[in-house]
Amino acid sequence: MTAPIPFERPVFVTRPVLPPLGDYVALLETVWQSHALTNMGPMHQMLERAIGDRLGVGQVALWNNGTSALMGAIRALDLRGKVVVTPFTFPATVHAIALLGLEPIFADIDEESLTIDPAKITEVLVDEVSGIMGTHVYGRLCDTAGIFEVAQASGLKVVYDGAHSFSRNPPIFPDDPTVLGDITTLSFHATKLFHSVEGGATITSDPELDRRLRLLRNFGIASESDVELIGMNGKLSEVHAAMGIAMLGMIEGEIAQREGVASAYIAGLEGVDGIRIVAGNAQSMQYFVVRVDPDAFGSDRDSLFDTLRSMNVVARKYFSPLCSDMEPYSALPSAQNLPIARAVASQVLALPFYGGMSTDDATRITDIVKWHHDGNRR
Ligand code: T4K
Repeated sequence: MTAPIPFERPVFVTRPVLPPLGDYVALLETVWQSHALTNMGPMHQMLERAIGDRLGVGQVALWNNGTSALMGAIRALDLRGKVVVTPFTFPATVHAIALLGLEPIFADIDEESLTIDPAKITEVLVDEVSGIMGTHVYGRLCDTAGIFEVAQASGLKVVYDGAHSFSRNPPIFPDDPTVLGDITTLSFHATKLFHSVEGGATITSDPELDRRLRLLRNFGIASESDVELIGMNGKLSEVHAAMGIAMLGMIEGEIAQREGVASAYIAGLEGVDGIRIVAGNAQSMQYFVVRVDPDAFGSDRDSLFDTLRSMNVVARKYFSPLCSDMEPYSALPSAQNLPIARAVASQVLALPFYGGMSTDDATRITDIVKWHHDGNRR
């Protein structure tokens, strides 16, 4: 195989989708006329309703990012002591627990789903545990039925970090606590298929929890004369909500484009020993992730990563290092024995994946993977 030509400019793991500027400016004109800039104004209300309609659930509350939504969820449920969490996630999931003064306890993940394993949760349970937090990694759903069973048996609350999950088509969240947990959170960060530049949401099927979440995102203020609980500023501004509204019309087109890019990747990677596609081919169009089996592939993920970088392909190791190996958590007893998560984190690689990429770009990237596989190292 002849040596591939490096890309002229870096191809990043993602590139934010943008609506036509005119559409956004038209929405901003309404904001300028009303002088309503934040505090759950008309844009915020419109976006909240639209997202609820798309998800088919009634109780969606918008937040200013996915991390504050996670913290709001933990406070709304009044979690205390310790929370069992996956180590294979973005740091925000675990930081949300620790920032609120609770202790994370890591439980290993399932080899196939790459999400927290209900059987492993049971193994690490101690008296002080009040909740479970799983992440729908890359949009792949946790074993929600298994986790529901563990939670019911032990009287625990469940929060799902669904930061990657809004990009599913069709969306997956019925008004059902066995699927939603007590609360599911979403992120609408710029790097997500659907975004509001920064933004997030909570979803719950429990009206009282929804009420508490709304109080928590606005300083606990129930009325001018009544602050009901200790809350924070988790509000999404009108300027951000307007971006979300403009972006709503972009979702289907972006998904269709990504499906084309995914097909080119799948075709190009077919038959390459040791490469398994773990995201981008089914449950979510958020990331396209491969798993590199070093024995079958002939080299490890890091070596492939370096070759891709040398060709200007900026793939990312989502999620490596494991949260349990990060400085604030690495000394915890539960951080020591997570063999499946450790193996998975050393093998996953998120390839560039966004609608603005051409299918030719995807094919060129698979050619680099094959060239590397054939013994050509950086
Ligand atoms: N839970 C999970 C499971 C999450 O994945 C996340 C966030 C959260 C919770 C927290 O939600 P938020 O509080 O963020 O709403 C990015 C995102 O910043 C982060 O939101 C996301 N997950 C994570 C998976 O990815 P980085 O550090 O990898 O981002 P960065 O700046 O390296 O961006 C990646 C690439 O995207 C860049 O190489 C270029 C491109 N890019 C990025 C931005 C921000 C652009 O082209 N334009 C841009 O504006 O974390």
